[in-house]
Amino acid sequence: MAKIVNSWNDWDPLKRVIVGRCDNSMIPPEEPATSEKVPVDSEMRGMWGLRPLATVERGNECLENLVKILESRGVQVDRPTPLQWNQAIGTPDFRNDSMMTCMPPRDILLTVGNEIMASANSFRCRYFEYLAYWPLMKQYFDEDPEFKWTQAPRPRLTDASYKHNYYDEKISLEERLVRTANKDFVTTEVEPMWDAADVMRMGRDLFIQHGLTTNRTAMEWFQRYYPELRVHAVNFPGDPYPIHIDATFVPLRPGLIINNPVRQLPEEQRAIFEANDWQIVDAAQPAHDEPPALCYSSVWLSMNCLVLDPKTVIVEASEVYQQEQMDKLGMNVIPCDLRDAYPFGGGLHCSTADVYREGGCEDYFP
Ligand code: ABU
Repeated sequence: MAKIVNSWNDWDPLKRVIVGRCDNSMIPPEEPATSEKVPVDSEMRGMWGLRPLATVERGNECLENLVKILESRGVQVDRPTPLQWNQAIGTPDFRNDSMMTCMPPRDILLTVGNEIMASANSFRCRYFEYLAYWPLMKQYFDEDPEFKWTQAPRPRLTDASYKHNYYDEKISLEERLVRTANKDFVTTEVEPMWDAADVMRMGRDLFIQHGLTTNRTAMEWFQRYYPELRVHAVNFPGDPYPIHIDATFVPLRPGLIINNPVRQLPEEQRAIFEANDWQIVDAAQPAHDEPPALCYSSVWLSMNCLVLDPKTVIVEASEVYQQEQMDKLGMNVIPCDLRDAYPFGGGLHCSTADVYREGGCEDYFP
């Protein structure tokens, strides 16, 4: 039997990966966690329902394009099994009028060594999204005797999980930034809640963003679950909507990280990188002033790249400044047309989840 699952970071040579699918995607109804994520002036505010079929088809075309690039580079690609995401869901603790999508996988699946763990998302609409990946998990389980198939503790997501009235139509951008600086987010601390895309894996160290989708209790849970790893909480005060670390702080290879220039890592949190001779470089400006229509994410998906190995990176095709910068940083750049998949949850890193990268658990911060 083969070893199928292994990945300790985002840069070792990639051999097998999951790429999401846009089928049946919904704009979910607002709920305590998501209303905070949809900006007040967004065209998505107050909307919900199935996403238009033409956009779903175009999003899938972009993802197929990514699959072709990966396969041409010798990377094996697995795909999830979408559900009918428009179904209403319920648990003993809450009801929601629909689910969302199986994009992007990076929010749901966290690979640490030979383990893939389904996350504990704070969005009620994402509560059952893991089911789209269960057929793959079963396959890995059958084929790899060392694979650890794990589900993090399921949050209850009762009303006690959220700060009510946290969302306020009148709140200005400046006030949002004050909240970020004060680490005042929509979730409470009654249980661990986290999106896998808030976790940056670097061998023995996990750097986890505390923000709208991941709370402090999750970090405490991670440290107890992985006593052999070191868990670091990180914050990016320049981000008015802090969700997911992968359009903010993105490692390219050992010793080199690009940092979103408007979401700088605070001085005290940079110390561990600087003490270990890591270079933190400001990422290039995005090529676009606005995200595409009906997109939750920011223009900084420009830096949401997929590293294939320490010398090769896939960057979105229209992000010419980011490509130029990667080139100057010594990376071979592969452009990939993916912008029309952004509305389904993110860029190249978001749209994927690691299954197998070569390499082991190194200590980059001894
Ligand atoms: N899923 C990554 C989104 C981050 C951002 O909007 O900047």
